[in-house]
Amino acid sequence: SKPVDLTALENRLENSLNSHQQSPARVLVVDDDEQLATRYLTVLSAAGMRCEHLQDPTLLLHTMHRFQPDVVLMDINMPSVNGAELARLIRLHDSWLRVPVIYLSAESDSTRQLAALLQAGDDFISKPISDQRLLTSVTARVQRARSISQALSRDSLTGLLKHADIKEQIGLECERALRQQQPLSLIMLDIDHFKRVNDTYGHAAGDNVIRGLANLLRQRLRKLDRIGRYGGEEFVALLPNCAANDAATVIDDIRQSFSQLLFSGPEGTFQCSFSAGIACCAAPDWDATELLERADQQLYAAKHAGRNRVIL
Ligand code: GH3
Ligand code: MG
Ligand code: MG
Ligand code: MG
Repeated sequence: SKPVDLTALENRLENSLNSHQQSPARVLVVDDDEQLATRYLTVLSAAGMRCEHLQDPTLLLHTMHRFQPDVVLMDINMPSVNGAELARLIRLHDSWLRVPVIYLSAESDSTRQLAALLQAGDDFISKPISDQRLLTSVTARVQRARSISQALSRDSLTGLLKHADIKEQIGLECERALRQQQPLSLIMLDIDHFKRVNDTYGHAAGDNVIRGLANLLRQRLRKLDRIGRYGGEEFVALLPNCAANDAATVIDDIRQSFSQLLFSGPEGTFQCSFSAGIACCAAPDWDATELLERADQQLYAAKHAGRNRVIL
């Protein structure tokens, strides 16, 4: 029989991963050499990456903020500025700590190479650099950075997104919803009388309830929905391209299922419920803060109206 073509298999796997789960890698190229930058952009774009060439180094932070690169390719010797200094600037920002910086430089003095690495930056590749080396380095760095980001942004009890990361997602999805003129629903939910659960059945049983609700949300919501543990027993679900009414139907079904789950503690079995508030990013000028505030108000109303209900 024919030997298995592992490379083809791997390529297919990679293609399917790229097309279904991962958005294209975003690469920011900082280099004063126009011709060289164009070459990098051509090679990386051909591999499906999204690239931008920074012409004016004074716009670095602005561009980082707007473009949100997964990786920065940084020249060192540029007429107006030193690339290592720029890399250090990037590192000063918490939100870019995880963004790898790869120096691509003709700098041959190894002392200066090491100094640049010490200052900031994760790798040093000497020019001239082959297309294959460029592509491989960028791909590997982006994948590693994304895996690390994913692992770090997960809450350890539930595996859901942590507070800061779901908040970031809300901001990004809000912008996208407005850009694409599509609805975006945000659900905020909070377990009812949870203090009582802890007091009666113990903290471990309480943890089980939190995990149970997280699993139910994961099972029932769509793959593109984002779910975060917003606080102790408070969750946020973000439903892109979903109108408020549909979000209400979905979460009310989940509410009914949850209220029927039986949990067990040392004192015996017990049931729980949650309350939820929904807001929808429909008006053209809504932002993440307003969406959160509105959902929180509706959640408060649901609590006030007697709990175990969804208010739109
Ligand atoms: P309400 O219906 O008004 O929400 O009442 P509540 O008792 O749920 O009130 P509140 O939301 O203020 O209480 C949250 C409680 O959740 C307080 C805290 O002890 C508990 N909690 C927060 N995080 C955790 C956790 O990770 N595990 C457990 N077991 N309990 C937690
Ligand atoms: Mg240069
Ligand atoms: Mg509560
Ligand atoms: Mg609470």
